[in-house]
Amino acid sequence: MGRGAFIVFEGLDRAGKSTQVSMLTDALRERGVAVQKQSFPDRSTAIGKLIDDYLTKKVEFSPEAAHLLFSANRWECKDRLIKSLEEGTTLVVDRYAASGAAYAAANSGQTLEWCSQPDRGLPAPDLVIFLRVGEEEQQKRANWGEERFERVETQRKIGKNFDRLADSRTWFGVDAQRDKAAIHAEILERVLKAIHECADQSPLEN
Ligand code: DGP
Ligand code: NA
Ligand code: NA
Repeated sequence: MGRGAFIVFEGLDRAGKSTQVSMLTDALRERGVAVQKQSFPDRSTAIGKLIDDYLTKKVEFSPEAAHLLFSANRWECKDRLIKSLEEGTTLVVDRYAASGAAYAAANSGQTLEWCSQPDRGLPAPDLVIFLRVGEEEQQKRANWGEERFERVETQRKIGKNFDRLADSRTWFGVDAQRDKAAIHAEILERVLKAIHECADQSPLEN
């Protein structure tokens, strides 16, 4: 049996990732694909609770310390993610290591290279779906500006970092300012192709 595909959604805040993650997961399930949804940060774990307090500004950490917590939150899920993929389950993940590097570099002033280091050794995504949304559209969306990184200047820096991280082999950019159904249709087509390719592959490459 082949392995599942590791699909990651990335983008700035309010790009519509969680909506598209849910639409994709439902559509795959309807097609009989074994699929699991995962969101990072995973705020339900002990480390995730600290991250939630940090994002909602209840506690302060130095940028580097915060970065290592976000990375630890991915590391604590590593074995479970790998097990699912090896069992043939496709993972649809809302943010992953690229968010880690892009946000931490904007927040700390450390280089992208430095910020990428803590996540090295985690399983690599097969496909990164990058949702593009403009500044104006982003700010119009619900609850904008409440959490720690939701400021225009910060988002601009993060956007530039994502552009530098984009890897043409695995990244698929999507215009996320169209209607939800059109965005979903484009993503679904690309993801079905990735699932098909991964079904012929085993085991996981790092
Ligand atoms: P989300 O729940 O996906 O909207 O993420 C919450 C916020 O945390 C969002 O502003 C993006 C940011 N974030 C996600 N992952 C990381 C990370 O690994 N490092 C840092 N510094 N920020 C992150
Ligand atoms: Na957010
Ligand atoms: Na997330």
